[in-house]
Amino acid sequence: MNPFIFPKESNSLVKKHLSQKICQALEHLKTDSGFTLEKAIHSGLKNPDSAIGIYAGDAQSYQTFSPVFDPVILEYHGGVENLKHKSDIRELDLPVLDPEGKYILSTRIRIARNLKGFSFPCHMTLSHRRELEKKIIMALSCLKGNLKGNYYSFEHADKKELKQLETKNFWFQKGDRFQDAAGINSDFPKCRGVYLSFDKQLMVWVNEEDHLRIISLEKTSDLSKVYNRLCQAILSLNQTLAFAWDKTYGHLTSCPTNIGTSMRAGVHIQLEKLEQKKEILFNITRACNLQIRGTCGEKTKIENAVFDISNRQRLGISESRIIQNLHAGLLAIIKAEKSI
Ligand code: DAR
Repeated sequence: MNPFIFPKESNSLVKKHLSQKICQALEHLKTDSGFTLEKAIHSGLKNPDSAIGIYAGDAQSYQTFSPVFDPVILEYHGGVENLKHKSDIRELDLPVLDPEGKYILSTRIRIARNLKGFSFPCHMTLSHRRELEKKIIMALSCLKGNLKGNYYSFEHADKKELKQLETKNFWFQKGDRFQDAAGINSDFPKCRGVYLSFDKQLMVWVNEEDHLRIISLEKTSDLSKVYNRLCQAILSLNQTLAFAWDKTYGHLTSCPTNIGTSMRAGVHIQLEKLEQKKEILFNITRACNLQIRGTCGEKTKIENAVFDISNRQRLGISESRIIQNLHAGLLAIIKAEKSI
């Protein structure tokens, strides 16, 4: 008898791949930090509309519970058998996509990182979070040049300052119900905060869904410039921080959808004509392996014909290849918009 009963209406990948046999093999196992299968799938048990339904509590989760993580990863990321993920973070010099700013409103590239040797956000004590935050703040203080900025602790910063960050969307809210059920929100807002460069084009979220979300953003279509800023930030942080890495799965993250590069690179692009001919847009994004989200991100609607278009593949592809593919795909989309 499977001790974990998923909601009957659930279609999550974890429900699909956690057979009774695998459940019996895994249910009594724990990682060195004490993370269990039950904790890993708690979000999927509680949220029938989970697409994935499982989170990792530490790097070891991906080995200890591999009988369920592996098929979920294989199905979600597709075609990555016999994988050895390779990272390639090097600066690029691509033509500006939309120099007149007729279509692209903004460009945003983020990567996630978790520190080696620490449990992941869904499985951290308050003292672990505090130790981690201190370590990250130290590393952020070493950022130089145009990356220099300030850290704003949600717990201690001036409330007026935090309000300003919120109005300008330079912050993050408490995680959604999926993250809440996983334990990612425990002790919120303690040990959470945002680093913001003085030019407001580099943001680092601390202790959100992962230990770090490093985000480069600007209201232009200069994909190379946004990507190169991110490269500089990652390479600088790499001088002082060691990240959880696996030779097969690359960078390890709380959610298995983000492993590999953990990169989501995208633009907000206004496509008034293609909005009326969505089939054309869908064909291009499918062919270029791009993903369309709503104007305000995951699971939101399209407003004023503004689409959030980003890379689909995160695993089995390098960071630089993602950027080059995105650039080519967006050129094709702008060409199609102009031709209608
Ligand atoms: N909502 C969870 C996770 C989906 C992927 N998105 C992330 N990781 N933000 C689900 O299982 O649907």
